Amino acid sequence: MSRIPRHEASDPVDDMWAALDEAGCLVVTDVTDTDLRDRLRRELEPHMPEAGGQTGLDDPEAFYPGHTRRMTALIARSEESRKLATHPLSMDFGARHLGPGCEHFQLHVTAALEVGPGARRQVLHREEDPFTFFPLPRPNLILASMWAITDFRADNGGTQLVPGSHRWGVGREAEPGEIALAEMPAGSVLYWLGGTLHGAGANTAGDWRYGVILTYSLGWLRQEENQALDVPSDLAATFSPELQRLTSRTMHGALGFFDPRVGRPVPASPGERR
Ligand SMILES: O=C(O)CCC(=O)C(=O)O
Repeated sequence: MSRIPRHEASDPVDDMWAALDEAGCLVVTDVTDTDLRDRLRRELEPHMPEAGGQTGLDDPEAFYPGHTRRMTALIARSEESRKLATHPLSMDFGARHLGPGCEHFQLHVTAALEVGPGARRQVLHREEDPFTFFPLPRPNLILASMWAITDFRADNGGTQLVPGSHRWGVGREAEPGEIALAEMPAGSVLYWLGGTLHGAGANTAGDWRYGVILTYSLGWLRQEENQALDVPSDLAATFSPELQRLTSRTMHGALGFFDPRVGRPVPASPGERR
């Protein structure tokens, strides 16, 4: 079975980047502490019951297997997810992988992903697959991160990855021996490149696997998750310039102009209820 490179958070970033660039995936351990993960779960818990996903019977054709839950719009819902979204390691890898292709990169998808007992493995795919217009191997379009809120194990849905597949051309399929499972303790983060084949693993255990996926794309691409609609304007106005850029509140060159007099929230006049 092929191997996912591993580093500790204290290792030199150049070494981590070299491993990620080479294998197309990387586990970094000891990145978040228990307090952050507990706060994040508390912030997201009230929204989980309305989460999308396939909690019931499995449709074998569905992209999301049964017994999984998926909740998006994390930036609006959780302050701790905003810290993860701007984590220095992600900003560094984003600058290296996406920086040469754009003025600034942006958030592409934010979601809490739970894989429950009985979930089958998800079909292998690439984050870049919606951009079918580019032939494989595609230019650098996307960087993905998966934050382990609980342990990720081979038996509870740890992410499957195919190291090296970010360099593959059309028609090459992964052999079973080329698939590796991301086993990592809670507090780790898994990175992979937009061209790397991956998918959630099967859960044959009794516990739910809980991860937060945050992906980034070139600042001029259409995002998979529409941040301008998923982050209310009055909340975005409180963000740092970095997070405003990531959530598409700023222009990319000549792209994305808007008239702030139209989208700006109107202050309520005294005595008026809105
Ligand atoms: O949950 C995982 O480990 C991977 C999820 C994924 O690839 C997806 O939802 O597209």
